Order: sequence, then C-alpha cells, then structure tokens
Amino acid sequence: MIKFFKKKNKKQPDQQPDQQQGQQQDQQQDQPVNQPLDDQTATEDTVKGDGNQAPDSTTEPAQDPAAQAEQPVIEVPPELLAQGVEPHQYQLSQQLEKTNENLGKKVKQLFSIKKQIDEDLFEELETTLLMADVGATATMDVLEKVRKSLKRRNLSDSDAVFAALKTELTELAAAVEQPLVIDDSKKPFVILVVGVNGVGKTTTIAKLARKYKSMGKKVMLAAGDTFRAAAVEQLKTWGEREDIPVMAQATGADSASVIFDAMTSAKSKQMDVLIADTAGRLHTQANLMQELEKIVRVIRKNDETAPHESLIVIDGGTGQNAISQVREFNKDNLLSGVVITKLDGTPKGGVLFNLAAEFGLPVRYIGVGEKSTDLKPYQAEAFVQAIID
Ligand SMILES: Nc1nc2c(ncn2[C@@H]2O[C@H](COP(=O)(O)OP(=O)(O)OP(=O)(O)O)[C@@H](O)[C@H]2O)c(=O)[nH]1
Ligand SMILES: [Mg+2]
Repeated sequence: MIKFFKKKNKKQPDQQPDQQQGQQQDQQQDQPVNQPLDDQTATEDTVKGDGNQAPDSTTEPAQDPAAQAEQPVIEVPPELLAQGVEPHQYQLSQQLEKTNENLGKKVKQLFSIKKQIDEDLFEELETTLLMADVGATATMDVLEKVRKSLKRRNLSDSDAVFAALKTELTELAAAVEQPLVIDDSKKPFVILVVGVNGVGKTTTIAKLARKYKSMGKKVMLAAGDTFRAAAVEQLKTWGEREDIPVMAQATGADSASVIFDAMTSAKSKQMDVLIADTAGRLHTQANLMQELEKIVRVIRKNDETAPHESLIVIDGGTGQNAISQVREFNKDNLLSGVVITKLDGTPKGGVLFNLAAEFGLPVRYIGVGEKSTDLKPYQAEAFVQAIID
C-alpha cells in the first residue's frame, strides 16, 4: 500500500460535537483562546475568535485549499496507482462504495451473465436503476437515450451498452453540476440551510464553514434552530471546534430575529459569509413552515437580495421522499441549491439522478461522512465514475 499523507487540520474533530465536549475542554485548557466578542445586543456572540485567522496559511495554494488541506490518509493499492487511478477519485469511490455495489457492480454482473442485448437485459437494467433510487423518470429517460444511441451507431455489444449508460448518466448528472460561487460583493453572502429533521443540516453547516474559512473567507454562523433543545449548543460546539463565531439566542427565541441580528452583526464585522441554521421541519408542520416563510421575509428586510443561497439538505438514503421534500420546500421558489448527505452510508445514491431529472436544481455539495472534512464539491463525472466504474 502506498500512503498519501495530506496535512490534517489540527482542530479536525474525528467525532461528533457532543462526543467532543470532554476533549474540547482539555484543549481549551491547553490553548490560548480569544475572549468572546463583546456584543451588547440581545444576540450572544458565543465563540472565541473572530473566525478570521488564516487557516494553515503556510503552504496551501489558493485553488481549492479546502480540499487539498483536509484530505485524510488515503491508501491506494499500487496496482491501481499503476493504472493511473487518481487518489481523490479513489477516495470518492471508497466513500460511495455502497451505491457502487448496488448499482455499478450489479450492472456489470448483468453484462457478465447476459452477453445478448435484448429486452430482458433492458428490463433488468431498469430494475437495477430503480433499486438504486434513480427514480422512474430518470430511469426511463436514460434507458431511452441509451437505446437511441446504440441504434444510431448500430452497436449491440455489452461494452457499448455499458459505455452508453455511463455517458447518459453523466449527462444527467452534469446538468446539475453548478458549483456554489460566493459573490464577494455581498457582505455577508447569506446562505440559508433548510430541510427535514436529521438530514445533516447542522453538520453540513460546520463543513461549509470550515471549507470557506480555509479559503480565507470570514465566516459567521447563525443558530436559527431555536426549536429543538440542544440545537444551539450543537452549532456552538462546532463553532468552537472550527474557531468560527456563532450568533445565538436561547432555545425558543424567534428564529427570524436571530438570523436578522446575525446579519447585522456580520455586516458590522465585515464577514464574507453568514450561514444560517434552521430547525428541521416537515411540510405538515404548518407553524414551522410559516416560520420559514417569516425567516425569509425578515432576512429580506435586512438585505433584499438575501438569502443569496438557499440550500436544501437531503439525506441520500431518503428514497422517493426526497422528491416531496424538495417540492414542499421549493413552493415559493426558495431553493437555489441542494446538498445530498450521508452518501457514504447508503446504497441508494442514485437519488441524485432522481432529483436532477425532477427539478434540475444545482447540486452544490455531497456529504460523505460525519467529519467536518467530509464534504465534497459535487462533480458529476467523478460521481458517476465512483458509483458505476
Ligand atoms: N455518515 C454520515 N453521517 C452524516 C452526514 N451528515 C450528517 N451526518 C450525521 O447525521 C446526523 C444528523 O446530523 P445533523 O447535522 O444534526 O442533522 P440536522 O439536519 O441538523 O438535524 P435536526 O437539526 O435535528 O433537524 C448526525 O449524527 C450526523 O453526524 C454524512 O454526510 N455522512
Ligand atoms: Mg440541526
């Protein structure tokens, strides 16, 4: 095995915040910390530091410093290295292994058993795609295009079918590859994060904050989930861990005013990015859905161009439910992007195609683990390769 060692961030947690409390206290005894900012508004700026220290500023290049600074140890088998397998791609393939087993490997098995290209084969392909949650619309579209492509080129061998399938899946996946670009003229650039309960909103916020900070941006967080007890503490713990300021009030406070106050504070402190957490909610919870509408209205009172990005977080293992979640949250055309999380733990990563075919909303990032480094900018080609090759 050949090991690729990349610099690990000193503060990188390997566990969840609630598991980190003890360790964190130990660290706080060891490390000098800045005092909390002395903000006399009702909002409490709870976190040490101003989130403005340059991260690992010594050697990292500017391009995608976040990605480069935070790679864990990757072991690439020498035979794969010799074949030119790229370490990042290898790592992604490992992280998406479960979907690969459920999709890529099954498709390959199919071709190894059935050399003859007939209707049966297409039916089996259809079942395989549906089982990986690619969804009916995307499955039909993709297979129809595969048929046409084969017919046009007068091909019928299994290699050609596999190649055509990969091409069509990549095309669909590429249609939603639009990276999130932070508009520096917006100060702060406000990112509102929404979704149903437990999908990974708060964890994704920590991951995003870390990423933008490591790109040299001044980042602040707003603890807009005032509904669930412990939600504020969870975000604060992440903030402390990543040395990023968190604006918070107590549980039960008005979420919209927490975010409004955070925007005002972020503006006065010249923050580049403000990321707002919100409570998990179902469309059936009318009060919480109304609260979300109010949050957006109040944000716009502070800056009529905000939120500059409204991200819905979708648990990759959600299945068909992902469609109704996006539909409900996008009723007022709120959403501008999607983050699909927990792709490391599900064989159903095909949901990305399902969402792409139904909505065409940009997929900004994918979550591939619980650590704050486990967030990847979504790249269609790498994604498809990881789940099908
Ligand atoms: N394996 C894995 N776990 C994840 C990922 N993202 C989040 N999680 C885990 O999912 C669980 C819920 O994450 P949270 O960030 O608290 O989810 P949330 O959407 O903020 O939850 P609520 O605030 O209760 O609605 C935690 O145990 C996270 O560690 C991921 O990409 N992969
Ligand atoms: Mg949360």
